[in-house]
Amino acid sequence: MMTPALLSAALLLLLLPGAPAEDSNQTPINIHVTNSVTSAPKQTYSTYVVYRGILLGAMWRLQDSNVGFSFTYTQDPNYGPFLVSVNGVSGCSADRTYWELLVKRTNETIRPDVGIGCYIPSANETIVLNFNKY
Ligand code: B12
Repeated sequence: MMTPALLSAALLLLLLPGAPAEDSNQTPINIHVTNSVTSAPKQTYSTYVVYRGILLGAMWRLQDSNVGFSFTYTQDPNYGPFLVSVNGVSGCSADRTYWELLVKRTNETIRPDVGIGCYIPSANETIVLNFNKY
């Protein structure tokens, strides 16, 4: 049998904030939009993926939240969604421009070997959508 003191302590623990991020099913990420071709100023956004959710889901969420982020993509039959435009700027094969996907972590920046439909961000990563040339 629990004493009243133990019972109140247990109840207090249940009500305390600070549950781990996994429990709230939201993994926070930042999205930076940069341009290596024109050097336009960087735009920064915050959003989240659900547990093990894909980057594309976070991008839809951001677009739907009307914070000035928009994007389009085409569907490749082999590799899935190919990011074509961000905030009205489109890649163009004649100019050899495209949207590159980079991921900034604490000590490194990587270039994932999958696209926006397959990449699963980790907590507090910064996703960089960088307009670039190939
Ligand atoms: C050339 C190339 C590119 C060029 C394509 C433009 C062009 N007009 O040539 C550019 C530089 C734009 C490119 C970009 C990227 N690429 Co690429 N690319 C290739 C490469 C070397 C050859 C593709 C090709 O020409 N095939 C021959 C033609 C005849 O077939 P195709 O079906 O018409 O080819 C098209 C698709 O491959 C498509 N494409 C190219 N890359 C990607 C990536 C994704 C995610 C999608 C959906 C489509 C796609 O563009 C090609 C031309 O239209 C392949 C590797 C290989 N050896 O196959 C990687 C490859 C397809 N790319 C890959 C990746 C990861 C990317 C990027 C996500 C890299 C990044 N982190 O930014 C980006 C795409 C970002 C975005 N905007 O969504 C991966 C895809 C793996 C996967 N399962 O998702 C591959 C397999 C290389 C690898 N790392 O293993 N790529």
